[in-house]
Amino acid sequence: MRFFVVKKETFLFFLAVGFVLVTISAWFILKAGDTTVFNQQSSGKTREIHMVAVEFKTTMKNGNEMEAYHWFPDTIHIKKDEKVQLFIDGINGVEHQFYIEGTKIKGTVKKGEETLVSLQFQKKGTYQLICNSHSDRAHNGPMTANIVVE
Ligand SMILES: [Cu+2]
Repeated sequence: MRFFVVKKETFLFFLAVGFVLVTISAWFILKAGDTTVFNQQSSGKTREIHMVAVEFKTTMKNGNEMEAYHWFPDTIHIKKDEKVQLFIDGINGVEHQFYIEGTKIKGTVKKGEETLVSLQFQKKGTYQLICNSHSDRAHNGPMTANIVVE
């Protein structure tokens, strides 16, 4: 009798494990489906990408402050000829005067404001989004992001 009870528990255990495996598989299958749909949508239409200008700050043991400005995310991937609207929110820092290397695009991201940059690259390559206000370590930079055109 005791042996039977253990066997039943074992069966229930494998049933539970099986259920968990099926659930995980289903989740991965659905997730993969989402990615495919997203890729299909991005061709033809204008895609929105959101970026923020942020600051990392700390007070060191001697009381001095250390700060560094960054674009986040610091790398974006777009396709050749793809139309992209890049929205940049100014979270930290009064202003960030920027330009995109190899293009005529330039502008300013101001604290509390959203800057819209329209992008469409005809040539593959990596283009740097460079902030002139925070150009090097002495100016709490370098504040650069990579726009990778594939
Ligand atoms: Cu900056």
